[in-house]
Amino acid sequence: MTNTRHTTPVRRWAPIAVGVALATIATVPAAHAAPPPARAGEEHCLVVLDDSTARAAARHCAASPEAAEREYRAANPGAAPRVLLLGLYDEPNYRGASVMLEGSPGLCDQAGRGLRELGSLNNRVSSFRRHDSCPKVTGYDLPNWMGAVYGPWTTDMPWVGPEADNRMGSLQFSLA
Ligand SMILES: [Ca+2]
Repeated sequence: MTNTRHTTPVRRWAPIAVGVALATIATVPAAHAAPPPARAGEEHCLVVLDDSTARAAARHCAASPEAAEREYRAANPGAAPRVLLLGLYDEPNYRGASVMLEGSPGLCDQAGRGLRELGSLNNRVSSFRRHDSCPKVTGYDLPNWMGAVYGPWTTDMPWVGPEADNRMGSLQFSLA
């Protein structure tokens, strides 16, 4: 029967396939692991973007991202749906003080969206993660998208590199 001819090779190769699968899984958590617990003294801010002004419509800072989220919800019951746009971090590898930038769903196009001022992480961003549908991120040395341009980047950046590190003052993000 043809079934016999098919099952034999599958059995022979199954251990190798499992080995490859395990090796693949082992490399994934570095990129998708849960964020490390907040450390004492770190400030974690939730910033909700106002697309019409490219400024923070709301900013809540607390000792952890979860506490900042709770503060926002308490202050804005029934607020419009939000999506996470960018996670910005003071230290490499998505650590340290953070800004979770959120905004209304959609609205990403070639012109993109932006944040005129980085607030608590002005001149401090060392790593970032992208979320939602604006995959291309461009950094600027000064607020209001002025000065030297960094990037654009089209992947998450565990370190933004020596030129952009601790330099960025504003950001744009758009379709690639
Ligand atoms: Ca930094």
